Amino acid sequence: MTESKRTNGEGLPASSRSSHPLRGDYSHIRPDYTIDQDFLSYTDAEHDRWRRLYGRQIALMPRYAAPEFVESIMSLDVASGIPDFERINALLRDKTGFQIVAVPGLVPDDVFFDHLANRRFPVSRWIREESELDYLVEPDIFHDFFGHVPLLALPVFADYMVEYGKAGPGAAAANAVPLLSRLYWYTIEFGLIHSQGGLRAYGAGLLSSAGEIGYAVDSTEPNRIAFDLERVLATDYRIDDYQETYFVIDSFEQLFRETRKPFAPLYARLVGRRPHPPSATLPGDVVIQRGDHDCGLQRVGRVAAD
Ligand code: HBI
Ligand code: FE
Repeated sequence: MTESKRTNGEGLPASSRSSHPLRGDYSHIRPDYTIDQDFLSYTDAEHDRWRRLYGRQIALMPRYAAPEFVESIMSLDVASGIPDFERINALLRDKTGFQIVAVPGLVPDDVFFDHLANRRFPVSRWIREESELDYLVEPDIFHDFFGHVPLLALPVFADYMVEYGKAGPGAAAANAVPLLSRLYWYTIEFGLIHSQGGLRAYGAGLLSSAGEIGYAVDSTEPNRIAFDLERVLATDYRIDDYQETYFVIDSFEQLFRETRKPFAPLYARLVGRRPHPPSATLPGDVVIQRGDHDCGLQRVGRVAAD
């Protein structure tokens, strides 16, 4: 463990952190919260920071990332500096029709859903500071691009993102946005998949994190449970530490299929009920690995004292 604290910093949704002001510049946003990427205004120091972040992370990918991700990130050719969204959009257009749009940072839930439903993924324009290489409280371009964009080139995953966005208004009408956000969290941000070579990460919060990706795939501490839609919608998540539970899919096709079911009956059952704690394993679970629960405050305390 190289980090002094194992704070989770990757890809936290707006709904979970209203307590601090957003750092992006929202003064020039369009009505859909997009801005120009203004590619030419990135500094050499910022491109250099991207290269170092990229180099550290790409070295972990063959061991820990889903092979579909590895293949796609290589084809995007983004090792040498911050990517130009125009060039990337030309590549994505041919593969899945997805487009990326620059935003100052987190956008409101309804705006976010609308972008996804229309095959657009919002990518934060700014890159983290030198002092934040290991820990971030809001998604920056490294998390948003490195973590999220490669799988947008995979048709079944792109379709899943669109369906997720389309589910937004229904969730809002049912007061169930927090439940739908759990699905995003446990799949798009922190999902694991059974691949040819074993368990692999496909969630962006893992793919862009130097510390959590190995923990999620290899550690005996967290629970790993077979993906179940209702179980995920009913389960709280942690935003301040590595996850205590990861949900594992067998394939992206399974994920897509399982989330095509109507959500309204699930919302009707779950809204207003107390969620399962992030550390729980439950009677109906298909447990792939029961964590030894050596995590949380106790562990952080021990690391800090090391
Ligand atoms: N905005 N830019 C950005 N990126 C996100 O991942 C994001 C967001 N707004 C809301 C949000 N995520 C989540 O609350 C979604 O689950 C709705
Ligand atoms: Fe994210």
